[in-house]
Amino acid sequence: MNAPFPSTASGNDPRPPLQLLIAAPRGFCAGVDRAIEIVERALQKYGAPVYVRHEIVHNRYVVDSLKAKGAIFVEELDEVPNDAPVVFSAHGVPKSVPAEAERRKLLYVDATCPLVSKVHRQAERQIEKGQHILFIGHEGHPEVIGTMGQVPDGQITLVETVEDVATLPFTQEDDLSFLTQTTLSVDDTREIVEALQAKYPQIVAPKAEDICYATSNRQAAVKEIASGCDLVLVIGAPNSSNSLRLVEVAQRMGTDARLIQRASEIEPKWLEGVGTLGLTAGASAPEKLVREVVDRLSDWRVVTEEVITTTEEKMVFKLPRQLTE
Ligand code: 0CH
Ligand code: SF4
Repeated sequence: MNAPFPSTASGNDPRPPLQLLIAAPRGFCAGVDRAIEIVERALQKYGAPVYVRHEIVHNRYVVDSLKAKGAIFVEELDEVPNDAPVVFSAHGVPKSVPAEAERRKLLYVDATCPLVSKVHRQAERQIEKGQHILFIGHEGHPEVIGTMGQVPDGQITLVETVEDVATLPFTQEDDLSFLTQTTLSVDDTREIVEALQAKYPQIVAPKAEDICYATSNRQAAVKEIASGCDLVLVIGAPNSSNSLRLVEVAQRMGTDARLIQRASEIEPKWLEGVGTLGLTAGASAPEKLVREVVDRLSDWRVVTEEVITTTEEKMVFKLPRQLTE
């Protein structure tokens, strides 16, 4: 419940001041915008229910909003009836998933981010060239399952850490290349790539960085504000890789940082001794949740907001033709 105080500082206002540094860019990226629009357009075009395989993006608010419009979220295709349309999430799927959808003659729309699809195509090309792929990513993440599932078993090996590099069984005579998940820590990945290149000088790098523009821009933005803050709050889900990386980036700057899904999770005691608070949001977190946090903070403090912009983003991805025709 909102405290009965005016929203601006006044002589009688008992709330202490809080300087709020809001990182930009933050929140939705072009791939998330596109994925959510795909579900909304599929609902308009085909009517409810539209099935979605896996959370379209890793955010409960987004998922619940789409559920309210008639989307049904499932983890596997065998939960989708034969006569219903199904959307694949932004994180991408192994080749076996569209293959199964085609076998069952399901109507499917692929909301895989084009930047994830680009990594999928690179994986195919590297295999065609006879290279074994070392894939840098986090085990069990849907994007990792999707990308590793682009190539035959045994031709791609997951590398999670610098320590993993030491245990790889390959030699300097092997044809090797590497690729990465799109939402990794820029700094950690650099260290892993350096370890790979030191052990395997012949290893072929991807043509362009696989970590996407949105991931690196959000990390650079939180880095810019973190050192000047007493606490950083990152809005995102615990299963959101890119959001978790933002917390780590802030912590590595020596600043206390916490992941929150909603404003209601903020405990007043977190703000004790905090004069400057940093705020950002993962690529799957709506701006509405940022405003909700600002409102919540204003219950306890007289908040002065400052947006710190490190770069402007203009990326927009086209929708699949089946939804625009
Ligand atoms: O960061 P991850 O990949 O866990 O996913 P998200 O939180 O749903 O953000 C959108 C990225 C989707 C694919 O790159
Ligand atoms: Fe695409 Fe990057 Fe957004 Fe993932 S985080 S959906 S790869 S733009």
